[in-house]
Amino acid sequence: MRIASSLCWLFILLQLTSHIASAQMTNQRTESYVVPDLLISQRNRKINTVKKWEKIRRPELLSLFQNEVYGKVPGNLTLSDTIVWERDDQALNGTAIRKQIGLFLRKNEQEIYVELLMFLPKNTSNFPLFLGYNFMGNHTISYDPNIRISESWVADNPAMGIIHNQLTEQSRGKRENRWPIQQIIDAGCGIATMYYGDIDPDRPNFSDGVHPLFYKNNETEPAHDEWGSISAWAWGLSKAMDYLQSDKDINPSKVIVFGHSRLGKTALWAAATDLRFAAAISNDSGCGGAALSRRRMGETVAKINSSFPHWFCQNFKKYNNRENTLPVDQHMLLALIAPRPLYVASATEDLWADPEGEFLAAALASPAYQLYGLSGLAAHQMPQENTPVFGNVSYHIRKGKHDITSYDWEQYIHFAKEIIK
Ligand code: GTR
Repeated sequence: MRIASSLCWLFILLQLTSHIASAQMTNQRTESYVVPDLLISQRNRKINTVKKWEKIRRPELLSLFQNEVYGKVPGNLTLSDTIVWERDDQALNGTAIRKQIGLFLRKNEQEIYVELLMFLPKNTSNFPLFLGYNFMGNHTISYDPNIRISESWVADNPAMGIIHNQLTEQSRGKRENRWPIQQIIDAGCGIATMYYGDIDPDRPNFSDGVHPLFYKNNETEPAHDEWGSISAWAWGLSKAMDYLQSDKDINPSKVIVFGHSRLGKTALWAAATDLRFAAAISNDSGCGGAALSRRRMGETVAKINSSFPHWFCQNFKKYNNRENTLPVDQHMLLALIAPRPLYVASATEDLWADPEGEFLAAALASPAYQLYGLSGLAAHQMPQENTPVFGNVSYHIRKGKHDITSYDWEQYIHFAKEIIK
């Protein structure tokens, strides 16, 4: 095993140092893989200019991910209404502005309702704003008693104060450890979040959330190339962006979309599909996020599609145990974010998310950045733990488990302030 692993790593180094865009190696299961070449089009054209990337390759890759992986959004829907429920200039002991905004989406005589919570720094206007979903309701990110409680469906979790699929007062602040709001505000950044279940409850059922708003005739689920939940959540981030463009308290050209785990996959797809996001951060996003699918390390396509049959489009199931037949791999998803800054982060004990696969995808996305005269990821080998590599493509591997911690946030704040102009 050890020898196989070192051989594999040697191979990776050779690949990266010689700037070969495809990787071929033997992994621990002694299977080999070749990732599709980022810069060769489906008609075999060499993509060596920004113009060819933007006219040919980028649209081609985007539509492959839409049709085969995440699923396309089956129509248009602009925000039907927004209500600013409150604005408090004395939040967090007078250090921040808190805003809570209701976003209404109506179509097909149906409505969904999403609540956006923001904490913004005071006396400054041109600050970076992190936008990302939370897993269990806005009021779980802080003990602030003024944060409204979502009424959307949520998976039961008695330890978190969630019973009968309803959020309660007992869950307030329960995820504060993942949301160092004061640290973010003190650094002069803002944060905006929504509960992902407001857009689409995370269960294998397409009769709730946003999907039914788009059904035609007697449809009860999306077509095989139409959106699963990740695509719906990503679309929800774009709807939040629609609102943010009208909010005078923020600069919409400095919105960084971020997310942890399944919500990291979501953030990457949101940034790929919506060029208004200035940058993207993927924290431990793993399979279907930043990790290369063809490595089949940790969570595989078959495993994710069986545990979470609603996350991707139905077409993605064709690739269960057949990753080599995928027309894309996840380095191409990352490349769709170029030339905007991208941060990929892993954790040493998070083997399910395949840290090496996340690192390699970031490295293999770099040729798209290089077309724009940017360096991409400035590391040819996996850095040591807790040793971030900053640049237009940034990367770190934190010591520890699958989580988002204040260590991760320190790096994201640095990225927001130093890399995003
Ligand atoms: C896991 C799943 C991962 C990751 C994670 C999370 O169960 O296998 O793909 O998304 O959940 O979102 O916490």
